[in-house]
Amino acid sequence: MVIATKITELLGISYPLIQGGMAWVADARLAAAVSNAGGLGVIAAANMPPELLDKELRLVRELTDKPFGLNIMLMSSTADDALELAAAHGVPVVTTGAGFPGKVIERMKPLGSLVLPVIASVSHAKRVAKQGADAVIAEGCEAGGHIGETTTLCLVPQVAEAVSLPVVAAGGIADFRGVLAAFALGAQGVQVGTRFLCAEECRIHENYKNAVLKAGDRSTVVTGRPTGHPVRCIKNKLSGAFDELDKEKVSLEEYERLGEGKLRAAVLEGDADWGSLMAGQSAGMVRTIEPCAAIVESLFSGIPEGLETLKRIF
Ligand code: TUI
Repeated sequence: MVIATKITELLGISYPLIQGGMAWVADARLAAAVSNAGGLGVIAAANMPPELLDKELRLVRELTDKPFGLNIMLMSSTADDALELAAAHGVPVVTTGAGFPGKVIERMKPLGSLVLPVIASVSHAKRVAKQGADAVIAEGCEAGGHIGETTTLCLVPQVAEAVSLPVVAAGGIADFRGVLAAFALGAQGVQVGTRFLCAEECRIHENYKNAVLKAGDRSTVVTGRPTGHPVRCIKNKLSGAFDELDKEKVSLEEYERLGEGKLRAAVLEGDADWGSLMAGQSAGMVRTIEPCAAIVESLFSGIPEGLETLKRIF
C-alpha cells in the first residue's frame, strides 16, 4: 500500500512516517530497515564521534537505496561536525532537535537537502518556517527524551494553523490509532520513536527492550525540569535520584554529573537501574519485538479497522 500526502511527496517515501532520531539508538541499520520498509529512516548524530558518524553514513547507503535522514541534536558538542558530514555526504533529509536550526537550514538548503526541525511550540514553528524549513515535526510532551511542555493533541492543531508548511506529528504515536489521530489534528505525517526501540533491527541492549515491553501507562516520568531541559524516561533508580536533586535545588552541573554516560549505560550495557531509559508514554502500547517492516505496515494497515470505529462514532 502507498499512502500519498505532502510529506510522502516531499520526502519521496511510500508511507508518511519518519523514524525518531533517537540518540545512541538510531544507527545505520535501524535507519536502513525503516527506509527499506517505506518510511524515512533516520540516523541520530547526537554525540557520535565524527569518524563513527562518517562510517554510519557510508553504511546506510550500502544498506538502502531509499531516502534517509540524519538527526542533528543542536545542544550536542558535535553538532557542527555532524552538519559538515551531512553536507559532505549529501544527506537527503536533516531533522534537528533541541535548539534553533538556522545554521543547518543555511548550510543544507543550497545543497538540495530538506530540513525538518523538531519543534515543541508554535513560536518555534513560526521561526523555523521563516528561516526556510521544508516542514516541521511538532513533538508533544508524550515523547521520550528531551521534551517541551505541550501535548501532541494540543500542539499539532495549533502548529498546523500557525504555519503553512506540512506538519508531522510526534509524541505518543505508536499504532494506527495514533496515526489516524495525527491526521485528524491536521498533520500530514507522523514521527515514531519509542515503538522502534523494540524493532528487531534496533540494537539496544535487551534489558532496555524488556523495560519498554514491561512499561504501562504510568511507567515514564519527566526528570530535570528545573534545568530547563526536561527528559522523559522510564522510571528507575536513576529517575528517582534525579527527583531527589529537584528537591535539593542543586546546580545544573550536578544534574549533568548525574546524567553523564547514563544513556550509553542503558543502550550498550543494559543498565536498567542506573541507565537513562529514554522512552515516550507510548511505551505502554509496545508489546512485541517485530521487524521494522511489520511495524511500518501495522502503523498504516490498521486503518480500515480504525475507520470502522469512526463510522460508529459519526
Ligand atoms: O531533541 C529531542 N529529543 C531528544 S534529544 C536527546 S539527547 C539527550 N541526551 C542526554 C540528555 C538530554 C538529551 C534525547 N531526546 N527532541 C526534539 C525537541 N526539541 N524536543 C524539544 C525541543 C526543543 C526545545 C526547545 C527545541 C527547541 C527549543 O527551543 C530552544 C530553547 O532553548 O527555547
